[in-house]
Amino acid sequence: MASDLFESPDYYGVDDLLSEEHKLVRAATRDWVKKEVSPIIEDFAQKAAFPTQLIKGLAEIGAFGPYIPEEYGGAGLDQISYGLMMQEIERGDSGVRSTCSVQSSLVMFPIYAYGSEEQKRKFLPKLASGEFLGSFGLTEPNFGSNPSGMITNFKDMGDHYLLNGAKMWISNAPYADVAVVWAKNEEGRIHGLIVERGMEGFTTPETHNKWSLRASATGELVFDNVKVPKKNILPGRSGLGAPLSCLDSARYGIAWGALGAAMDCYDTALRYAKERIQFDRPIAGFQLQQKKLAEMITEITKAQLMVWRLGTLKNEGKATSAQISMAKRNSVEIALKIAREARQMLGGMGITGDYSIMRHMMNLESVVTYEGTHDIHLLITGMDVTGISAFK
Ligand code: TGC
Ligand code: FAD
Repeated sequence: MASDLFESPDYYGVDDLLSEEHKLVRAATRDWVKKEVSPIIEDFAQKAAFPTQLIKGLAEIGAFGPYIPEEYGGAGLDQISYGLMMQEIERGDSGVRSTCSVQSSLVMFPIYAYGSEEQKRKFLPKLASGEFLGSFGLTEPNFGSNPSGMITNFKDMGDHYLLNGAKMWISNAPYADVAVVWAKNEEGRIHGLIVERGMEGFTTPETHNKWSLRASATGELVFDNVKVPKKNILPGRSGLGAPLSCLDSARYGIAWGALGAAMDCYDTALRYAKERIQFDRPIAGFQLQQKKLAEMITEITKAQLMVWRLGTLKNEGKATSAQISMAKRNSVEIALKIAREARQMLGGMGITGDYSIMRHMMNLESVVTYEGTHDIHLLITGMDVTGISAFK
């Protein structure tokens, strides 16, 4: 891939809304991404390989549990810093951001929010340092958008729980040391269990042949009479609201992250259009190309303001799930559109790995599907404004 010349767009001076700490966090993450991710990521994506060497560095920059308190190994930052980190990391690659989202919001968050003190002390510092990699098992082969129907279940055997079932499409699964798994008890109530690598009957086969998120490892979590110690159940919350609250945190990070991918596509297309000469002039001088660029920067600017406002609401504990859904859906939608337009602006070069655009475009096809599909988020907004659920 060509060297990483990324400069972030800021058409409305959104930087003025950020604190010095926010800017420092963003600069440090951006520098790290330019040094560690950009030079290798295309190769790993082409090979469909998981860049395990990034895990230590991600931990060092605080990308595992940015908002988890320092006493548990987290970085103790606010929600805008968390968002900016996800923006910068996804600017590099959605798959790398995926690893961070899962580790931070889908594994560390439920242990922090719903775990016992013993669970927090045992798992959080190791997850924050990257010694442990985690995964989150909600989706099943027959229950994706509708996780309440899950059939993975556990029985109380007196001194332990017996877990059976299978989860599908699980990020980090093949490399995971621990998995936060959502399963039903004998009464049909959903609980979170911490399943550890090495427990008998627990396997994590890898999912191959993906054209998207190729630098992220995806797999299954299979439970065949797995004996889970009773101390591994999350005691603080049960019911579908427990995993969905974790999704709120991850979806919030994705709202910022997808914007990072959009910025990278825009920045690449703008630079290319100014340099590429056709008909004796830079293609940036043609009205049709200017229309594309003008629409891209307009959408990026709107989304920047939206995620910043969402971050301030989240810092105040006021962001609603429906507000988060709207931002996740919007950022991914604009990022996908921008990636597709930007790819066209690069002509033939746009389909090569010399530029990041096609990789972003393919990655975003997963991002638009996971953590709630584009249409599911639309229906969440519809439910919020009408008070009527389209799901039931
Ligand atoms: P519904 O009856 O609406 O709700 C059940 C209970 O949950 C509560 N609730 C929430 N709580 C917290 N946060 C949210 N976002 C919540 N949404 C709902 C709700 O109040 C209720 O509580 P209670 O106390 O009354 O029981 O549930 P439903 O079955 O009708 O489903 C609603 C629906 C469709 C919106 C929900 O199921 C949904 O969001 N589906 C999408 C599934 C999804 O997003 N899966 C993601 C899997 S993980 C993943 O993709 C990781 S990719 C990570 C990466 O690599 O980056
Ligand atoms: P389905 O639910 O079968 O949906 C198929 C289509 O039907 C979609 O377009 C959907 O919008 C539409 N649809 C469904 N219901 C309705 C409705 N009521 N009204 C209108 N349209 C509807 N899951 C995890 O638990 N952990 C992970 O770490 C994880 N990582 C993932 C990584 C990748 C790369 C991918 C692709 C997925 C991952 N997922 C993970 C799963 C992801 O969350 C699901 O794919 C997603 O929730 C959609 O479920 P599904 O694929 O079963 O699609």
